[in-house]
Amino acid sequence: MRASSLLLGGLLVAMPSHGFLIQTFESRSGNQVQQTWRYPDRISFVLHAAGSDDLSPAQTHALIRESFQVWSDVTTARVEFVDQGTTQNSVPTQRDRRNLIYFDETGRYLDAPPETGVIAITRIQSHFATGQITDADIIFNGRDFRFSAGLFVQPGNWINLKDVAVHEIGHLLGLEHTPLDGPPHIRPTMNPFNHSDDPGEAQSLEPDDIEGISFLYPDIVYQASVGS
Ligand SMILES: [Ca+2]
Ligand SMILES: [Ca+2]
Ligand SMILES: [Zn+2]
Repeated sequence: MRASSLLLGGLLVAMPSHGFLIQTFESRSGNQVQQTWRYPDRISFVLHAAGSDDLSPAQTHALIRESFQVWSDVTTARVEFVDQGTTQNSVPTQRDRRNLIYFDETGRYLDAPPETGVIAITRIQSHFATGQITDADIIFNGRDFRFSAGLFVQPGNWINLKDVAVHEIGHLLGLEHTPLDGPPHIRPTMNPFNHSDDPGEAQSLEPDDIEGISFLYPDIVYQASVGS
């Protein structure tokens, strides 16, 4: 079943069946190393208590939790998160082994000059030889952007929070931008975020995203049921 659908895809459209890319780096020995979580079924995250100053803390936290769940809902991937609640004092750092979700309203931690268009950054720390991820913080640019819960288009620099959060959590998991493109409603979430799409277009995963995460963290049961 699997082989024939791949073959059909190749014959009919003559393009790769997937476009997803995984995050890699070159180790000191010159090898390409893939960034992954050693225990993808217990990746923890902690929410900065203040949330976004454009939303209530409760609204912010609910949207972030929903965004994590979009990825853990993928049945073919072994990805589960451990919700560590909120923190008042933690700030983004690669050294605390806490995966913090933070809204930077002043630009102090973003390390990006104003108006650069960066909506959010996911900073990943991984072991230099194994690629095993030890810390991943997501920092939203609350200085230059305003985050909303709504699905209606608002003038100015408003961004639907869940659209960006689902994309950034894809980076946190080890996925890079996919080159696969298409109309907004079917474009992979791991395509570079497109500011002009309607709010809500990037909240769901597309086949390429699901294939990517299932490749990185295959679910053993699923693997056994489809063979290889
Ligand atoms: Ca951290
Ligand atoms: Ca803000
Ligand atoms: Zn991105």
